[in-house]
Amino acid sequence: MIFMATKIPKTTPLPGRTDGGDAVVLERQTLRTRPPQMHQVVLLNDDFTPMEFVVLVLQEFFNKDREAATQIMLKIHLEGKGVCGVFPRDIAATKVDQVLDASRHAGHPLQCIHEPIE
Ligand code: TYC
Repeated sequence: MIFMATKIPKTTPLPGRTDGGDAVVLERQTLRTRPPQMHQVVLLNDDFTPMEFVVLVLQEFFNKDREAATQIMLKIHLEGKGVCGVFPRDIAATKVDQVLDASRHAGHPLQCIHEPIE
């Protein structure tokens, strides 16, 4: 007599619903990813940094043309601060570092920060 040594393997139940048989229906999960928190980079006014240097910073690090850079610089000069651009947090932090490095190398006290927006 020949015996079949083959056993039907037991399936470990997976989390989810079974349909009564062996099939397992996993519940569909909608993955909700939030868009990255954005940060604005802000330049602060001071009494010492030359206007021309601020215009160059805005052109070099924030890709502003000369006209836009001049407008932003004047706004900062008159109102105390102004937004240079909006970026994901790590890019904003890099921009701040670049501005502060360039300013310190040139011997200017220009201040630059980044802050989350809504
Ligand atoms: N207030 C500066 C001046 O009169 C110019 C200036 C503008 C400085 C913007 C900083 O973020 C700044 N020379």
